[in-house]
Amino acid sequence: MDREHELLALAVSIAREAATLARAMRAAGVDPVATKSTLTDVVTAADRAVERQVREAIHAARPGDAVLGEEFGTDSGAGKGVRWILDPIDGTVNYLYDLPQYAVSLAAEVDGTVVAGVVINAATGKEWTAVLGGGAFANGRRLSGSVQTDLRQALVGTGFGYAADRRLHQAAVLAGLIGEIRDVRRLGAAAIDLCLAAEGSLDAYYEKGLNTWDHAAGGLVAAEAGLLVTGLSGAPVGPDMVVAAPPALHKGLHDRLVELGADKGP
Ligand code: LIP
Repeated sequence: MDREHELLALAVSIAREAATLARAMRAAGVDPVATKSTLTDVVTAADRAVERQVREAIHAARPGDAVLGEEFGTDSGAGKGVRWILDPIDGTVNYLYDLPQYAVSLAAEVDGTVVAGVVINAATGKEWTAVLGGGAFANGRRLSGSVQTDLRQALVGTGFGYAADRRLHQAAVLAGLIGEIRDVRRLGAAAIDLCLAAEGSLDAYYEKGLNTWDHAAGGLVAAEAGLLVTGLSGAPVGPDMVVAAPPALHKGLHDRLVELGADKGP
C-alpha cells in the first residue's frame, strides 16, 4: 500500500471512532461550553472531546506527526513531514440544534500538500474519502461531480460567517447571484457541502471565511471528483474564498463572484 493510502486508512479508522463519540455525546445532550469569535460562534464539550481523542490516536499511531485542529490549534509534534488537519465537528451549530448535518473532517498534508482526506457525517455515517491522484469516493462509490453546464440551472451551496457584518456582505453577494442560478442551499457544514458538490448533490459551492480545517479534506474530495477548487482571481483556496465547481460551471460562477466582490468586505 502506498503512503497516501496508508495515511487514508489511518484517517478513516480514527475519524470513524471520532464520529461514534460525537454521535454518543449528541444523544446524551449538548450544551455550548464557550463562545469564540462572536456570541454565536459556539464550542461544545463534544468539539473538544472529539479533538482530544483524535489527537491522542494520531500521536499513538504516528508520534512524529503534527496536528492542526480547530479547538486546540497546532501542536508541532516532531514536525517531520506529515501534518494532520482536523475539524472535530464541522457544523457545530447544526450539532447544537441536532440537525443531522455535521461532520468529522480529517486530512493528511505532506510538505504543504493535502494527500489524503476523509469526511464523515457523524449523524448519518456517510463517508467521503479521497487520495491525491487516486480519485474520490462516497461510501466506496467513485465520484465525478455534477454534469450541469448551465449556471442558470445550478443548485449552489454557500454559507455565512459568525460576524453580523460578514453575513450582511455575504447576503448582498447572494442577492446579486440568486436570480441567476436555480436556487441556493445553506446546509451549515462546509466539509459536507464540498463533498455534496463532489457527488453532484450540489452543482457548485462557494463560501468566504473558511478556515483550513473546514475545507482541507472536503476540498481534496471535490478536486479528486474533477471539480475546480479555487479562490478568486488566481488566488488559492483560503479565508477570502473557496469556490468548488465542475469546469463547465466554474468560470461563470467565479466571474460573477468577482463582479459581486464576494472575496472583499468584512
Ligand atoms: C462552519 C462551516 C460553515 C460556515 C459556518 C462555520 P464550524 O464551521 O462549516 O460552512 O458557514 O459559519 O464556519 O464553525 O461549524 O466548524
